[in-house]
Amino acid sequence: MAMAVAMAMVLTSSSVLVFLLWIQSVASSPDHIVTYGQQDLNLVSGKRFLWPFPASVNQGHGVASLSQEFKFVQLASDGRASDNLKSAFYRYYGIIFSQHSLHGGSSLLLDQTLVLKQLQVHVHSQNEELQLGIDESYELSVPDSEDPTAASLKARTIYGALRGLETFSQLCAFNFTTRTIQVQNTPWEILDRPRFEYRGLLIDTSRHYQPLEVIRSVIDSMAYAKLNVLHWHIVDTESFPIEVPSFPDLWNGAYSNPERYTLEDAKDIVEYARLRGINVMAELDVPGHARSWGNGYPNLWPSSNCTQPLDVSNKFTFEVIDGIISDFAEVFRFKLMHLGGDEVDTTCWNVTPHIRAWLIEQNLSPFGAYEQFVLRAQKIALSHGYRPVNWEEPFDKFGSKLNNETVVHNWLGPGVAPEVVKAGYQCIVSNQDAWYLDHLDVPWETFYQNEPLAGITDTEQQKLVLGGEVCMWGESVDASDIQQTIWPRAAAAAEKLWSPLEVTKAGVSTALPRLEIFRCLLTERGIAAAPVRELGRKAPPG
Ligand code: CP6
Repeated sequence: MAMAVAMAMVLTSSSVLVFLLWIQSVASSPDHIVTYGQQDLNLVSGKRFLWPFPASVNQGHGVASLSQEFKFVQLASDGRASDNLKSAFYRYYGIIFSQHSLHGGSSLLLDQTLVLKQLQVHVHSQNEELQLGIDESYELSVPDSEDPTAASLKARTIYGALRGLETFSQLCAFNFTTRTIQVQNTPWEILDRPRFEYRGLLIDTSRHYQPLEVIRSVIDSMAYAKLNVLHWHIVDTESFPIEVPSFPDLWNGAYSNPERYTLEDAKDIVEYARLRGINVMAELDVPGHARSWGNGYPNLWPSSNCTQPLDVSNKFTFEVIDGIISDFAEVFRFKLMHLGGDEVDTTCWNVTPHIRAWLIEQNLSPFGAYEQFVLRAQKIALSHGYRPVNWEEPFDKFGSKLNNETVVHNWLGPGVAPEVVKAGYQCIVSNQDAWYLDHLDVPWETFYQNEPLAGITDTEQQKLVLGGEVCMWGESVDASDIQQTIWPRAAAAAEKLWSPLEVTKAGVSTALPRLEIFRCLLTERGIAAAPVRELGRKAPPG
Protein backbone atom coordinates (compact mmCIF):
# COMPACT_ATOMS: atom_id res chain seq x y z
CA MET A 1 0.00 0.00 0.00
CA ALA A 2 2.75 2.39 0.92
CA MET A 3 4.35 1.82 -2.47
CA ALA A 4 1.11 2.75 -4.21
CA VAL A 5 0.77 5.83 -2.07
CA ALA A 6 4.35 6.73 -2.71
CA MET A 7 4.02 6.36 -6.47
CA ALA A 8 0.89 8.47 -6.39
CA MET A 9 2.83 11.13 -4.55
CA VAL A 10 5.51 11.04 -7.14
CA LEU A 11 2.97 11.50 -9.89
CA THR A 12 1.18 14.40 -8.26
CA SER A 13 4.21 16.55 -7.60
CA SER A 14 6.26 18.63 -9.94
CA SER A 15 8.00 15.45 -10.92
CA VAL A 16 5.19 14.58 -13.35
CA LEU A 17 7.31 16.27 -15.96
CA VAL A 18 10.38 14.49 -14.74
CA PHE A 19 8.54 11.19 -14.92
CA LEU A 20 7.32 11.82 -18.48
CA LEU A 21 10.84 12.72 -19.53
CA TRP A 22 11.99 9.47 -18.05
CA ILE A 23 9.42 7.48 -20.04
CA GLN A 24 10.52 9.30 -23.17
CA SER A 25 14.14 8.46 -22.51
CA VAL A 26 13.21 4.80 -22.06
CA ALA A 27 11.20 4.75 -25.28
CA SER A 28 13.99 6.25 -27.31
CA SER A 29 16.66 4.02 -25.82
CA PRO A 30 18.03 1.56 -28.40
CA ASP A 31 18.68 -1.00 -25.70
CA HIS A 32 16.03 -2.50 -23.47
CA ILE A 33 18.31 -1.78 -20.57
CA VAL A 34 18.09 1.72 -19.21
CA THR A 35 21.43 2.88 -18.01
CA TYR A 36 21.82 6.08 -16.16
CA GLY A 37 24.69 7.65 -14.42
CA GLN A 38 24.75 10.48 -11.99
CA GLN A 39 24.37 13.00 -14.78
CA ASP A 40 20.80 11.84 -15.43
CA LEU A 41 19.51 12.27 -11.90
CA ASN A 42 16.88 14.82 -12.77
CA LEU A 43 15.38 12.66 -15.48
CA VAL A 44 14.71 9.61 -13.45
CA SER A 45 13.82 10.73 -9.97
CA GLY A 46 10.33 9.32 -10.34
CA LYS A 47 11.65 5.78 -10.74
CA ARG A 48 14.32 5.91 -8.11
CA PHE A 49 13.33 4.76 -4.70
CA LEU A 50 16.42 3.36 -3.03
CA TRP A 51 17.60 5.20 0.10
CA PRO A 52 20.41 5.98 0.53
CA PHE A 53 20.99 5.92 -3.20
CA PRO A 54 23.76 3.54 -4.35
CA ALA A 55 27.01 4.60 -5.96
CA SER A 56 26.06 3.09 -9.32
CA VAL A 57 22.81 1.66 -10.64
CA ASN A 58 21.71 0.09 -13.90
CA GLN A 59 18.14 -1.05 -14.24
CA GLY A 60 15.85 -2.35 -16.95
CA HIS A 61 12.09 -2.67 -17.17
CA GLY A 62 11.47 -6.34 -16.67
CA VAL A 63 9.80 -7.79 -13.62
CA ALA A 64 10.47 -10.80 -11.42
CA SER A 65 8.41 -12.44 -8.70
CA LEU A 66 9.96 -14.06 -5.69
CA SER A 67 9.11 -17.74 -5.52
CA GLN A 68 7.12 -18.92 -2.50
CA GLU A 69 10.13 -21.11 -1.83
CA PHE A 70 12.51 -18.18 -2.21
CA LYS A 71 15.75 -18.70 -0.31
CA PHE A 72 18.81 -16.77 0.66
CA VAL A 73 21.83 -18.97 0.01
CA GLN A 74 25.32 -18.32 1.21
CA LEU A 75 28.11 -19.51 -1.04
CA ALA A 76 31.04 -19.59 1.34
CA SER A 77 34.48 -19.87 -0.20
CA ASP A 78 35.79 -21.52 2.94
CA GLY A 79 32.78 -23.82 3.19
CA ARG A 80 31.46 -22.43 6.44
CA ALA A 81 28.25 -20.47 6.74
CA SER A 82 28.37 -17.28 8.74
CA ASP A 83 26.07 -17.08 11.78
CA ASN A 84 25.89 -13.37 11.28
CA LEU A 85 24.57 -13.79 7.73
CA LYS A 86 22.22 -16.55 8.78
CA SER A 87 20.50 -14.27 11.24
CA ALA A 88 20.43 -11.49 8.63
CA PHE A 89 18.74 -13.86 6.16
CA TYR A 90 16.14 -14.61 8.79
CA ARG A 91 15.49 -10.92 9.45
CA TYR A 92 15.30 -9.90 5.82
CA TYR A 93 13.10 -12.85 4.96
CA GLY A 94 10.68 -11.47 7.55
CA ILE A 95 10.94 -7.91 6.24
CA ILE A 96 10.34 -8.97 2.64
CA PHE A 97 7.67 -11.60 3.12
CA SER A 98 5.66 -10.26 6.03
CA GLN A 99 4.37 -7.18 4.23
CA HIS A 100 1.07 -8.82 3.24
CA SER A 101 -0.50 -12.24 3.27
CA LEU A 102 0.89 -14.36 0.48
CA HIS A 103 -2.02 -16.76 0.63
CA GLY A 104 -4.29 -16.54 -2.38
CA GLY A 105 -1.60 -15.69 -4.91
CA SER A 106 -2.55 -16.45 -8.49
CA SER A 107 -0.33 -19.09 -10.03
CA LEU A 108 -1.64 -18.09 -13.46
CA LEU A 109 -0.26 -14.57 -13.11
CA LEU A 110 2.86 -15.88 -11.49
CA ASP A 111 3.51 -17.99 -14.60
CA GLN A 112 3.79 -14.85 -16.67
CA THR A 113 6.76 -13.41 -14.83
CA LEU A 114 10.19 -14.65 -14.09
CA VAL A 115 10.26 -16.47 -10.77
CA LEU A 116 13.30 -15.81 -8.63
CA LYS A 117 14.22 -18.80 -6.53
CA GLN A 118 17.29 -17.54 -4.72
CA LEU A 119 19.48 -14.70 -3.72
CA GLN A 120 22.95 -16.19 -3.75
CA VAL A 121 25.26 -14.40 -1.39
CA HIS A 122 28.99 -14.67 -1.79
CA VAL A 123 31.30 -13.19 0.81
CA HIS A 124 35.01 -13.09 0.12
CA SER A 125 36.27 -12.95 3.69
CA GLN A 126 34.12 -13.80 6.67
CA ASN A 127 36.47 -13.18 9.51
CA GLU A 128 36.98 -9.46 9.47
CA GLU A 129 36.16 -7.67 12.67
CA LEU A 130 33.63 -4.86 12.51
CA GLN A 131 35.67 -1.68 12.97
CA LEU A 132 35.97 1.73 11.39
CA GLY A 133 36.99 1.43 7.75
CA ILE A 134 35.73 -2.11 7.21
CA ASP A 135 34.82 -2.78 3.59
CA GLU A 136 31.07 -2.21 3.20
CA SER A 137 30.97 -2.47 -0.59
CA TYR A 138 28.75 -4.91 -2.43
CA GLU A 139 27.53 -5.84 -5.90
CA LEU A 140 23.90 -6.79 -6.32
CA SER A 141 22.37 -8.13 -9.49
CA VAL A 142 18.82 -9.27 -10.11
CA PRO A 143 18.40 -11.03 -13.47
CA ASP A 144 15.55 -10.65 -15.93
CA SER A 145 15.77 -13.98 -17.69
CA GLU A 146 15.41 -17.62 -16.70
CA ASP A 147 19.14 -18.01 -16.76
CA PRO A 148 20.06 -17.63 -14.05
CA THR A 149 16.97 -17.67 -11.87
CA ALA A 150 19.01 -16.51 -8.94
CA ALA A 151 19.86 -13.00 -7.91
CA SER A 152 23.42 -12.49 -6.78
CA LEU A 153 25.02 -10.50 -4.02
CA LYS A 154 28.78 -10.30 -3.74
CA ALA A 155 30.70 -8.58 -0.97
CA ARG A 156 34.17 -8.60 0.49
CA THR A 157 32.92 -8.78 4.08
CA ILE A 158 29.75 -9.91 5.79
CA TYR A 159 29.13 -6.26 6.63
CA GLY A 160 29.10 -5.39 2.95
CA ALA A 161 26.66 -8.25 2.42
CA LEU A 162 24.40 -6.77 5.12
CA ARG A 163 24.29 -3.47 3.20
CA GLY A 164 23.45 -5.37 0.03
CA LEU A 165 20.67 -7.31 1.74
CA GLU A 166 19.14 -4.03 2.86
CA THR A 167 19.24 -2.75 -0.72
CA PHE A 168 17.72 -5.99 -2.02
CA SER A 169 14.89 -5.69 0.51
CA GLN A 170 14.19 -2.17 -0.75
CA LEU A 171 13.78 -3.54 -4.27
CA CYS A 172 11.11 -5.99 -3.13
CA ALA A 173 7.46 -4.94 -2.98
CA PHE A 174 4.13 -6.73 -2.72
CA ASN A 175 2.17 -6.68 -5.97
CA PHE A 176 -1.57 -6.57 -5.38
CA THR A 177 -2.45 -8.18 -8.69
CA THR A 178 -0.19 -11.20 -8.60
CA ARG A 179 -0.14 -11.24 -4.79
CA THR A 180 3.53 -12.01 -4.93
CA ILE A 181 6.61 -10.16 -3.84
CA GLN A 182 8.06 -8.55 -6.92
CA VAL A 183 11.17 -6.79 -8.05
CA GLN A 184 10.28 -4.23 -10.71
CA ASN A 185 12.67 -2.84 -13.31
CA THR A 186 14.85 -5.92 -13.70
CA PRO A 187 17.59 -6.50 -14.52
CA TRP A 188 19.32 -4.59 -11.73
CA GLU A 189 23.05 -4.11 -11.53
CA ILE A 190 24.07 -2.22 -8.44
CA LEU A 191 27.62 -1.42 -7.39
CA ASP A 192 27.72 0.29 -4.08
CA ARG A 193 30.02 1.54 -1.37
CA PRO A 194 29.86 4.30 1.23
CA ARG A 195 31.24 7.78 0.66
CA PHE A 196 32.26 8.11 4.36
CA GLU A 197 33.35 5.34 6.71
CA TYR A 198 31.79 6.90 9.83
CA ARG A 199 28.02 7.44 9.67
CA GLY A 200 26.75 7.99 13.17
CA LEU A 201 23.73 8.65 15.33
CA LEU A 202 23.98 9.84 18.94
CA ILE A 203 21.49 8.75 21.56
CA ASP A 204 21.52 10.13 25.10
CA THR A 205 20.36 7.82 27.88
CA SER A 206 21.21 10.20 30.72
CA ARG A 207 18.61 12.93 30.20
CA HIS A 208 15.93 10.30 29.59
CA TYR A 209 16.35 6.61 30.17
CA GLN A 210 15.68 4.69 26.95
CA PRO A 211 14.45 1.11 27.40
CA LEU A 212 16.55 -1.59 25.75
CA GLU A 213 13.74 -2.32 23.33
CA VAL A 214 13.86 1.30 22.14
CA ILE A 215 17.63 1.15 21.66
CA ARG A 216 17.24 -2.06 19.65
CA SER A 217 14.59 -0.41 17.52
CA VAL A 218 16.89 2.58 16.91
CA ILE A 219 19.61 0.13 15.83
CA ASP A 220 17.17 -1.61 13.45
CA SER A 221 16.26 1.71 11.89
CA MET A 222 19.91 2.74 11.55
CA ALA A 223 20.59 -0.41 9.53
CA TYR A 224 17.73 0.50 7.18
CA ALA A 225 19.48 3.82 6.44
CA LYS A 226 22.97 2.23 6.34
CA LEU A 227 24.19 4.23 9.34
CA ASN A 228 27.02 2.37 11.06
CA VAL A 229 27.93 3.94 14.41
CA LEU A 230 25.64 4.23 17.41
CA HIS A 231 27.24 6.89 19.60
CA TRP A 232 25.89 6.02 23.03
CA HIS A 233 26.05 9.10 25.27
CA ILE A 234 25.36 6.91 28.28
CA VAL A 235 26.05 9.15 31.23
CA ASP A 236 25.71 12.86 31.88
CA THR A 237 24.81 15.24 34.68
CA GLU A 238 21.20 14.09 34.99
CA SER A 239 21.67 10.34 35.55
CA PHE A 240 24.20 7.51 35.64
CA PRO A 241 22.21 4.57 34.30
CA ILE A 242 24.91 1.96 33.70
CA GLU A 243 26.55 -0.67 35.89
CA VAL A 244 30.26 -0.31 36.61
CA PRO A 245 31.46 -3.40 38.51
CA SER A 246 34.72 -1.69 39.58
CA PHE A 247 32.75 1.09 41.29
CA PRO A 248 29.40 -0.48 42.08
CA ASP A 249 27.78 2.62 43.60
CA LEU A 250 28.07 4.70 40.44
CA TRP A 251 24.68 3.59 39.16
CA ASN A 252 23.12 4.92 42.36
CA GLY A 253 23.03 8.00 40.15
CA ALA A 254 20.31 6.45 37.98
CA TYR A 255 16.86 8.07 37.95
CA SER A 256 15.38 4.95 39.55
CA ASN A 257 16.17 1.29 40.07
CA PRO A 258 14.62 -0.03 36.87
CA GLU A 259 16.05 2.80 34.79
CA ARG A 260 19.46 1.17 34.55
CA TYR A 261 21.50 -1.05 32.24
CA THR A 262 23.54 -3.95 33.50
CA LEU A 263 26.88 -4.48 31.83
CA GLU A 264 25.35 -7.61 30.29
CA ASP A 265 22.58 -5.44 28.82
CA ALA A 266 25.25 -3.26 27.22
CA LYS A 267 26.99 -6.36 25.89
CA ASP A 268 23.71 -7.53 24.36
CA ILE A 269 23.22 -4.14 22.71
CA VAL A 270 26.73 -4.22 21.27
CA GLU A 271 26.10 -7.71 19.85
CA TYR A 272 22.66 -6.74 18.53
CA ALA A 273 24.29 -3.80 16.75
CA ARG A 274 27.22 -5.87 15.45
CA LEU A 275 24.84 -8.32 13.82
CA ARG A 276 23.47 -5.35 11.89
CA GLY A 277 26.89 -3.97 10.95
CA ILE A 278 26.75 -1.17 13.51
CA ASN A 279 29.53 -0.22 15.92
CA VAL A 280 28.68 1.13 19.34
CA MET A 281 30.87 4.01 20.52
CA ALA A 282 30.51 4.63 24.26
CA GLU A 283 30.87 8.13 25.63
CA LEU A 284 32.17 9.09 29.03
CA ASP A 285 31.87 12.89 29.04
CA VAL A 286 34.52 14.37 31.38
CA PRO A 287 35.19 16.49 33.33
CA GLY A 288 31.93 18.44 32.80
CA HIS A 289 28.52 16.83 32.27
CA ALA A 290 29.26 14.37 35.10
CA ARG A 291 27.42 15.50 38.22
CA SER A 292 25.50 12.20 38.49
CA TRP A 293 28.74 10.33 39.23
CA GLY A 294 28.81 11.88 42.69
CA ASN A 295 25.52 10.37 43.81
CA GLY A 296 27.40 7.16 44.45
CA TYR A 297 30.76 8.72 45.30
CA PRO A 298 30.36 12.29 46.64
CA ASN A 299 34.15 12.67 46.75
CA LEU A 300 34.02 13.09 42.98
CA TRP A 301 32.31 16.44 43.50
CA PRO A 302 34.38 19.51 44.35
CA SER A 303 31.96 19.92 47.28
CA SER A 304 28.39 19.04 48.19
CA ASN A 305 27.16 22.46 47.07
CA CYS A 306 29.44 22.86 44.03
CA THR A 307 29.10 19.60 42.20
CA GLN A 308 30.81 19.86 38.82
CA PRO A 309 33.17 19.47 37.03
CA LEU A 310 34.67 16.33 38.58
CA ASP A 311 37.27 17.06 41.26
CA VAL A 312 40.48 17.50 39.28
CA SER A 313 42.62 17.53 42.44
CA ASN A 314 41.58 14.09 43.65
CA LYS A 315 43.52 10.99 42.59
CA PHE A 316 40.34 9.02 43.17
CA THR A 317 38.67 10.79 40.22
CA PHE A 318 41.15 9.22 37.83
CA GLU A 319 40.94 5.82 39.51
CA VAL A 320 37.20 5.90 38.86
CA ILE A 321 37.70 6.90 35.22
CA ASP A 322 40.21 4.08 34.86
CA GLY A 323 37.78 1.62 36.47
CA ILE A 324 34.92 2.65 34.20
CA ILE A 325 36.99 2.45 31.03
CA SER A 326 38.50 -0.86 32.06
CA ASP A 327 35.00 -2.30 32.61
CA PHE A 328 33.78 -0.75 29.36
CA ALA A 329 36.69 -2.33 27.50
CA GLU A 330 35.15 -5.73 28.21
CA VAL A 331 31.97 -4.71 26.40
CA PHE A 332 32.58 -1.91 23.89
CA ARG A 333 34.91 -3.38 21.29
CA PHE A 334 34.83 -0.43 18.91
CA LYS A 335 38.28 1.15 18.91
CA LEU A 336 36.92 4.66 19.40
CA MET A 337 35.86 5.91 22.82
CA HIS A 338 34.31 9.34 23.23
CA LEU A 339 35.65 11.30 26.20
CA GLY A 340 33.54 14.45 25.80
CA GLY A 341 35.46 17.40 27.15
CA ASP A 342 32.78 19.92 26.12
CA GLU A 343 31.17 22.82 27.97
CA VAL A 344 33.42 22.78 31.02
CA ASP A 345 32.75 25.54 33.56
CA THR A 346 35.65 25.58 36.03
CA THR A 347 34.06 27.98 38.54
CA CYS A 348 33.71 25.28 41.21
CA TRP A 349 37.41 24.47 41.01
CA ASN A 350 38.23 28.09 41.73
CA VAL A 351 35.87 28.53 44.68
CA THR A 352 36.41 25.21 46.44
CA PRO A 353 39.21 25.69 48.98
CA HIS A 354 40.96 22.32 48.66
CA ILE A 355 40.98 22.49 44.87
CA ARG A 356 42.09 26.11 44.93
CA ALA A 357 44.99 25.14 47.18
CA TRP A 358 45.86 22.27 44.85
CA LEU A 359 45.83 24.55 41.79
CA ILE A 360 48.24 26.93 43.51
CA GLU A 361 50.47 24.08 44.58
CA GLN A 362 50.51 22.69 41.03
CA ASN A 363 50.95 26.17 39.57
CA LEU A 364 47.91 25.58 37.37
CA SER A 365 45.14 27.90 36.26
CA PRO A 366 41.66 26.35 36.19
CA PHE A 367 42.06 26.37 32.44
CA GLY A 368 45.37 24.52 32.67
CA ALA A 369 43.75 22.00 34.99
CA TYR A 370 41.00 21.43 32.42
CA GLU A 371 43.62 20.76 29.77
CA GLN A 372 45.46 18.38 32.08
CA PHE A 373 42.24 16.56 32.92
CA VAL A 374 41.33 15.96 29.27
CA LEU A 375 44.85 14.76 28.44
CA ARG A 376 44.90 12.40 31.45
CA ALA A 377 41.56 10.91 30.42
CA GLN A 378 42.96 10.41 26.92
CA LYS A 379 45.97 8.55 28.33
CA ILE A 380 43.72 6.27 30.38
CA ALA A 381 41.60 5.45 27.33
CA LEU A 382 44.73 4.80 25.25
CA SER A 383 46.06 2.48 27.97
CA HIS A 384 42.94 0.35 27.52
CA GLY A 385 43.41 0.18 23.75
CA TYR A 386 41.00 2.94 22.74
CA ARG A 387 41.50 5.87 20.41
CA PRO A 388 40.09 8.98 22.07
CA VAL A 389 37.36 11.13 20.54
CA ASN A 390 36.69 14.58 22.01
CA TRP A 391 34.13 17.27 21.36
CA GLU A 392 35.68 20.26 19.70
CA GLU A 393 36.38 22.53 22.72
CA PRO A 394 39.64 20.74 23.67
CA PHE A 395 40.76 21.17 20.07
CA ASP A 396 39.72 24.83 20.03
CA LYS A 397 41.50 25.55 23.32
CA PHE A 398 44.62 23.36 23.30
CA GLY A 399 44.47 21.51 20.01
CA SER A 400 48.21 21.03 19.59
CA LYS A 401 48.43 19.14 22.91
CA LEU A 402 45.92 16.44 22.05
CA ASN A 403 47.15 12.93 21.40
CA ASN A 404 47.87 12.39 17.69
CA GLU A 405 45.29 9.62 17.57
CA THR A 406 42.50 11.97 18.69
CA VAL A 407 39.39 12.22 16.58
CA VAL A 408 37.82 15.67 16.97
CA HIS A 409 34.04 15.77 17.00
CA ASN A 410 32.86 19.09 15.69
CA TRP A 411 29.54 20.49 16.94
CA LEU A 412 29.73 24.25 17.42
CA GLY A 413 29.92 25.49 13.89
CA PRO A 414 30.57 24.63 10.28
CA GLY A 415 33.97 26.36 10.04
CA VAL A 416 35.72 24.01 12.45
CA ALA A 417 36.32 20.84 10.44
CA PRO A 418 38.68 22.67 8.03
CA GLU A 419 40.77 23.83 11.01
CA VAL A 420 40.83 20.34 12.53
CA VAL A 421 42.07 18.63 9.38
CA LYS A 422 44.52 21.43 8.67
CA ALA A 423 46.04 20.60 12.06
CA GLY A 424 46.28 16.96 10.94
CA TYR A 425 43.58 15.45 13.15
CA GLN A 426 40.77 13.22 11.97
CA CYS A 427 37.33 14.65 12.38
CA ILE A 428 33.65 13.78 12.73
CA VAL A 429 31.17 16.43 11.64
CA SER A 430 27.96 17.20 13.59
CA ASN A 431 27.50 20.95 13.42
CA GLN A 432 24.56 21.87 15.59
CA ASP A 433 22.88 24.17 13.08
CA ALA A 434 22.40 21.26 10.67
CA TRP A 435 22.71 17.85 12.33
CA TYR A 436 21.28 18.26 15.83
CA LEU A 437 18.00 16.33 15.92
CA ASP A 438 16.94 18.02 19.16
CA HIS A 439 16.58 21.23 17.13
CA LEU A 440 13.00 20.61 16.11
CA ASP A 441 12.88 23.70 13.94
CA VAL A 442 15.53 22.37 11.53
CA PRO A 443 13.93 20.76 8.46
CA TRP A 444 15.21 17.70 6.61
CA GLU A 445 16.45 19.87 3.77
CA THR A 446 19.01 21.47 6.08
CA PHE A 447 20.19 18.02 7.15
CA TYR A 448 20.46 17.04 3.49
CA GLN A 449 22.39 20.12 2.46
CA ASN A 450 25.05 19.93 5.16
CA GLU A 451 28.29 19.01 3.38
CA PRO A 452 30.96 17.44 5.64
CA LEU A 453 33.76 18.50 3.32
CA ALA A 454 32.63 22.13 3.03
CA GLY A 455 35.62 24.44 3.10
CA ILE A 456 38.15 21.62 2.66
CA THR A 457 39.73 21.57 -0.80
CA ASP A 458 42.97 19.67 -0.17
CA THR A 459 42.33 15.99 -0.96
CA GLU A 460 44.69 14.74 1.76
CA GLN A 461 42.84 16.88 4.30
CA GLN A 462 39.49 15.66 2.97
CA LYS A 463 40.54 12.11 3.83
CA LEU A 464 40.81 13.12 7.48
CA VAL A 465 37.05 13.69 7.65
CA LEU A 466 35.87 10.27 8.76
CA GLY A 467 32.25 11.21 8.28
CA GLY A 468 29.49 12.66 10.34
CA GLU A 469 26.88 12.08 12.95
CA VAL A 470 23.38 13.27 13.75
CA CYS A 471 22.77 13.91 17.45
CA MET A 472 19.56 13.00 19.27
CA TRP A 473 20.18 14.77 22.58
CA GLY A 474 17.81 13.39 25.16
CA GLU A 475 16.48 16.33 27.15
CA SER A 476 13.14 16.32 25.38
CA VAL A 477 12.71 12.81 23.96
CA ASP A 478 11.78 9.56 25.65
CA ALA A 479 10.50 6.22 24.44
CA SER A 480 7.27 7.82 23.20
CA ASP A 481 8.76 10.13 20.61
CA ILE A 482 12.43 9.37 20.01
CA GLN A 483 11.89 7.58 16.70
CA GLN A 484 9.65 10.25 15.22
CA THR A 485 12.20 12.89 16.21
CA ILE A 486 15.08 10.97 14.64
CA TRP A 487 13.29 9.95 11.44
CA PRO A 488 13.07 10.89 8.68
CA ARG A 489 15.55 13.75 9.20
CA ALA A 490 18.42 11.39 10.13
CA ALA A 491 17.83 9.66 6.81
CA ALA A 492 18.73 12.88 5.00
CA ALA A 493 22.12 12.89 6.72
CA ALA A 494 22.48 9.15 6.14
CA GLU A 495 22.25 9.65 2.38
CA LYS A 496 24.66 12.60 2.55
CA LEU A 497 27.14 10.26 4.24
CA TRP A 498 26.59 7.16 2.09
CA SER A 499 25.84 8.30 -1.45
CA PRO A 500 28.28 9.86 -3.92
CA LEU A 501 28.35 13.64 -3.74
CA GLU A 502 26.80 13.82 -7.22
CA VAL A 503 23.64 12.22 -5.85
CA THR A 504 23.12 14.57 -2.93
CA LYS A 505 24.30 17.60 -4.89
CA ALA A 506 21.36 17.06 -7.24
CA GLY A 507 19.35 18.64 -4.45
CA VAL A 508 16.36 18.31 -2.20
CA SER A 509 13.68 18.28 -4.89
CA THR A 510 15.28 15.25 -6.51
CA ALA A 511 15.58 13.56 -3.13
CA LEU A 512 12.09 14.36 -1.83
CA PRO A 513 10.07 11.66 -3.62
CA ARG A 514 12.56 9.01 -2.57
CA LEU A 515 12.63 10.27 1.00
CA GLU A 516 8.82 10.07 1.09
CA ILE A 517 9.10 6.44 0.02
CA PHE A 518 11.83 5.69 2.55
CA ARG A 519 9.70 7.20 5.30
CA CYS A 520 6.85 4.87 4.25
CA LEU A 521 9.30 1.99 4.37
CA LEU A 522 10.28 2.89 7.93
CA THR A 523 6.66 3.04 9.08
CA GLU A 524 5.93 -0.27 7.32
CA ARG A 525 8.77 -1.82 9.28
CA GLY A 526 7.39 -0.55 12.56
CA ILE A 527 9.56 2.57 12.93
CA ALA A 528 7.39 5.56 13.88
CA ALA A 529 9.01 8.04 11.49
CA ALA A 530 7.36 11.47 11.33
CA PRO A 531 5.85 12.75 8.08
CA VAL A 532 8.61 14.24 5.94
CA ARG A 533 7.25 17.76 6.26
CA GLU A 534 6.37 17.61 9.96
CA LEU A 535 9.55 18.73 11.69
CA GLY A 536 11.21 21.98 10.82
CA ARG A 537 7.98 23.49 9.57
CA LYS A 538 6.86 24.77 12.95
CA ALA A 539 8.56 26.17 16.00
CA PRO A 540 9.09 23.78 18.89
CA PRO A 541 6.43 24.08 21.63
CA GLY A 542 7.08 26.63 24.37
N1 CP6 B 1 25.06 17.54 26.35
C1 CP6 B 1 26.37 17.36 26.22
C2 CP6 B 1 24.41 18.42 25.54
C3 CP6 B 1 25.12 19.15 24.56
C4 CP6 B 1 26.49 18.91 24.47
N2 CP6 B 1 27.09 18.02 25.30
C5 CP6 B 1 24.43 20.13 23.74
C6 CP6 B 1 24.80 21.46 23.71
C7 CP6 B 1 24.13 22.38 22.95
C8 CP6 B 1 23.05 21.97 22.19
C9 CP6 B 1 22.64 20.66 22.20
C10 CP6 B 1 23.34 19.74 22.96
N3 CP6 B 1 23.08 18.54 25.70
N4 CP6 B 1 27.00 16.50 27.02
C11 CP6 B 1 27.34 19.58 23.46
C12 CP6 B 1 28.20 18.65 22.71
CL1 CP6 B 1 22.22 23.14 21.24
